[in-house]
Amino acid sequence: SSENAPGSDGADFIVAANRLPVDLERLPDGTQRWKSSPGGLVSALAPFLRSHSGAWVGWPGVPDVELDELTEDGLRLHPVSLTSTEVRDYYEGFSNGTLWPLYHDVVATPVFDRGWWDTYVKVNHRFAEACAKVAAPGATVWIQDYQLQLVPSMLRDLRPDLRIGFFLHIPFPPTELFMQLPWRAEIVRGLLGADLVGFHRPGGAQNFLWLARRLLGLEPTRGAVGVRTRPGVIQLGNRAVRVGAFPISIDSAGLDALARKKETVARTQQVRADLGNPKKIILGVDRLDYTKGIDRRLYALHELLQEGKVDPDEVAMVQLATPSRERVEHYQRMRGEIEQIVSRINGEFGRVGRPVVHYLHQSVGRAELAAFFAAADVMLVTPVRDGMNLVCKEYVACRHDLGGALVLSEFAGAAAELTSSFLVNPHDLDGVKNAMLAALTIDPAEGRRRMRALRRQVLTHDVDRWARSFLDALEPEHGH
Ligand code: ADQ
Repeated sequence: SSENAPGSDGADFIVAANRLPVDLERLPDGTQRWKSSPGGLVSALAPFLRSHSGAWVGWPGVPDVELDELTEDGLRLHPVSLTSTEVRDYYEGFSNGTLWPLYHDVVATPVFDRGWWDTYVKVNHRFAEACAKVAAPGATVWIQDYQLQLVPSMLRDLRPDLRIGFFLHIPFPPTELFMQLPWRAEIVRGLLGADLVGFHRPGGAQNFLWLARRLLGLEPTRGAVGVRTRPGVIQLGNRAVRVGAFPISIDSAGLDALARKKETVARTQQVRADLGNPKKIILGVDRLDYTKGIDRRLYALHELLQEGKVDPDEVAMVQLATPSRERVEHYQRMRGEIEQIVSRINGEFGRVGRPVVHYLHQSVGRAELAAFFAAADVMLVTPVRDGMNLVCKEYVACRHDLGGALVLSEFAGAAAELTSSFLVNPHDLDGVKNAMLAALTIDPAEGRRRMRALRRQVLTHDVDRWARSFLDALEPEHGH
């Protein structure tokens, strides 16, 4: 339609994500301002965006505001407006109350609400229309994550000239679990509007290929999907949809450099001193989410203290937890549970001025985070399910000294790459305890050997390589 005809100043490369890379902030006096929320995705894609007259389509994080397009740091931003009801039903509801638990192995029970679904469809349509309006003829549009799974096909209907990629940042679940979703065929059809559908792990791609056969009667290729290579292919008329695995990563070199800075090194020593210079520091860093297994590691620590295997005078644990999805009920309950275990541990094993667990329900800055990583003798990353998990990679990037030991859940996507960590099944509490003890008492030479292997992986596979490998695979010449 003429309404969706691209303007002459259309963008050649567009990223669409639930959130813009900046947040609108409402100040107490009623005025508004933009606050940048620098994430891995923005820094990874910024070079592409700038060199390709790029644009970003997303929600500014505040409901009930109509905003014009703006340019920030040479990046064109196109705000998509959501009403408070839409935030409740599309974002908190269908995205975080249905899809998030369903895709994370139903560790919480997903809610299947028809009204939420209707709003998800409506909001996805609004995103598709925004992309259609912004894109120059033949442009590339890269759609991000589970909130926008219908956008690929909606956008293709509006603008068949576009090159469309989709990447899922969370796990794609086992087919038996995905089949519970009342709108399972709609989601698969939505994703098939893309030219390339990307997952972190080959297993997710494989699950998706199976569903395309089972739910839509299509004939995908049957070969095993590789990492960054050998995508599966689904032929849809004269269009080929590729389905591949592209494990995301971090700005490894940037973080390595930040950890080496004089100020960071000084802050690392200060952190140790603030904690009373314990013999060993244990660290956890997560968004406060029930998938992250924060309770698992606290239960394990509690038992080790009770059994006298960990001495509260020698060990301090820091748990940094970013507030997250605070209006979703399950998150409120989980926060209460975690805070209860923390107080129980401190009540039983702390002394005045010397708690065992230092728990911050706060977000900390990059430099501060790097100092904590550098100070931690043992890093605990114990999700019950995680698409990738960037925290473990960030820890490794901060350990140029080859110190520290990583305890990592088998159920994080990163486990396939970080095989020199102490891999654990977070449901097996004895296994977690044994891994914690092994990491606390590791022979320094063995620790350095492991950390060197981990660093080789993380420093050679950074977020730039992730973005390049996805966008290369999205190029038309790979399509036929
Ligand atoms: P998340 O579930 O948010 O991401 P993760 O990959 O660990 O999980 O990224 C969290 C980010 O937040 C990290 O960069 C971390 O440093 C930062 N962070 C966490 N707690 C913090 C705190 N207290 N202060 C400051 N920063 C903090 C989703 C998927 C993951 C996938 C990513 C990227 O769930 O599996 O790895 O997307 O695809």
